[in-house]
Amino acid sequence: MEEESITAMNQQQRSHLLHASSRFSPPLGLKFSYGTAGFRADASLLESTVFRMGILAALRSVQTGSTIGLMITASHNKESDNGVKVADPSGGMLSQSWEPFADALSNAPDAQSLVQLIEFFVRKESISLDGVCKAEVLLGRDTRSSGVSLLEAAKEGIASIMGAKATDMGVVTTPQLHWMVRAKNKGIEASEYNYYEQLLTSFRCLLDYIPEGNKSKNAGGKVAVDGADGVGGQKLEKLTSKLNNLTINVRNCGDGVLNEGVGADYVQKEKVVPRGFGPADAGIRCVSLDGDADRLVYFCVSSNSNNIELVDGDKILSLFALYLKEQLGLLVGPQNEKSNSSYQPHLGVVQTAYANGASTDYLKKLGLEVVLTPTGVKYLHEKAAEYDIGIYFEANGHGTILFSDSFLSWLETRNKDLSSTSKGSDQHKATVRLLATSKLINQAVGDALSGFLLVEAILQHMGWTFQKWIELYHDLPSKQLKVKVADRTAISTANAETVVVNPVGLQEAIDSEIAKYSHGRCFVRPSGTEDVVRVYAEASTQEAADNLAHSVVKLVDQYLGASNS
Ligand code: 16G
Ligand code: MG
Repeated sequence: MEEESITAMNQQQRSHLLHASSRFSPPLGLKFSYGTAGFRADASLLESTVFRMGILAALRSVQTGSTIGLMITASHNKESDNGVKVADPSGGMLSQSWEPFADALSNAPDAQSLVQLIEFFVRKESISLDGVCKAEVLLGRDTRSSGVSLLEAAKEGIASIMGAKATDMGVVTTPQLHWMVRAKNKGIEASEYNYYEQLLTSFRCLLDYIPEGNKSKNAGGKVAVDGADGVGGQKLEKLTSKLNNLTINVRNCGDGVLNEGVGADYVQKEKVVPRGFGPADAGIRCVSLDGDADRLVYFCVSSNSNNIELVDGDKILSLFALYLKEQLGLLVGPQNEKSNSSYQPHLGVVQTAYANGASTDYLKKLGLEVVLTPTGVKYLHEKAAEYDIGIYFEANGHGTILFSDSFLSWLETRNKDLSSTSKGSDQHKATVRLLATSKLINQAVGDALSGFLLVEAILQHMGWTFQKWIELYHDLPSKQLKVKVADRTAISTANAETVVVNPVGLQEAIDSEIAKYSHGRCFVRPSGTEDVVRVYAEASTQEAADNLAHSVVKLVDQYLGASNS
């Protein structure tokens, strides 16, 4: 039997891999799972997982013939945690079809079984490892101190695939790394400098194209930004002096403990001011980024307490949707109405069941197509990519706007035509604004820095005060609770997590609770990141939302045999 002829890995590669892998053993008795956004755990447990993700990233690069990204971050988790995720050639999340391989790799008990697993996989995927493969992985990490040694483990994982090259991009935000991977694969220089240049140029372009009547209204002004004591604040500081009419005061840039009483996750969940903010900030726009700067929320501080008015991902999405609908209206006539243009770009909005019901109503009243997907960026992103312009946001502040390639090339042509036939017309201005928006907003993944600049540009474009944006619609009171259960996989859902399928009978029981409340809405789902079941409830008063959530927690207890709540 000529084994060598049917294997996709040569002998030299096999022994190299075996040798490298023997230095990285996984901790005993733990099961790792790639989850909704990569692996996350206490940093001390992650060395072998990160090493193995280095291998996976290199293999993905060989298979796709493109550059791949590997980011070391645990986002909004505590400083002592860390994590790792992989970016695909488009800059988006790793293909879901590779996730089972990621799980299997991280859990292989020893070097021998790891190499066997890889051999089996490369053969199945027809990946040829002949010792001269071409692969490149861009590496990034957030500000966590554990990232330094984990990055070395990733480099060793990449080097264990012969011919694979690791390029260290240093301390970057997660969206910067995704942006760089996308740029690199499009033949654009993938440097941090280029990222800032693209953001600044497109931001300035949007300001240049503000309608005359709105130019002096509420232009720019003061913004205070909470950097979560992570990487985002540090990166934003590099831009502040270049943003003409905005006075940006960045706080929590890394002197305090990462994500402790700060950051978008804290502000959105606790609905109180982050550290370093207080009544003196009343009236100004306040923004909070998360630990790796792929999420942002705005908030308005109360003048006499630590309470805030939250402007979450839903409201950011609504602002973007309104603006894009207006631009498309200028370009091709109102959406959903007969127009004289032969081409009607398809604008779609993607949310999850966590979107406040008031936002969904608002968007539908605007005449927009709104669809729900399960929680997790990869699901929203995939759906949004089906539109010419797909806007997606989770209430927690992660989201972006995707422009299809075909729409962008149509827009480029239209822009060229209009600039020679009717430069300065409303139509022409709309093409310029849409093209600039597509460059400002990160096409790979949600990005707090680019999202922030787009919000600021749109507020100036509209001539709106912060208050006017806040009052776009009023959120319905809501409550989120979590239930610790013996086995969260015992619960399964359908219809974008809005309906419980198993255990049988639970959905009917929830429905009869909901029926007791005006504007009642409630759903339960197993968390993708923690061993809990989450309960979300909404109703016309806070008390009613709280009561609905608590009674559904009891139902989950009853049906799932919870350990406590
Ligand atoms: C992850 C997801 C986020 C989601 C959250 C839900 C990414 C990059 N992040 O942080 O989108 O909202 O998980 O957590 O996909 P949960 O399943 O524990 O509720
Ligand atoms: Mg994050």
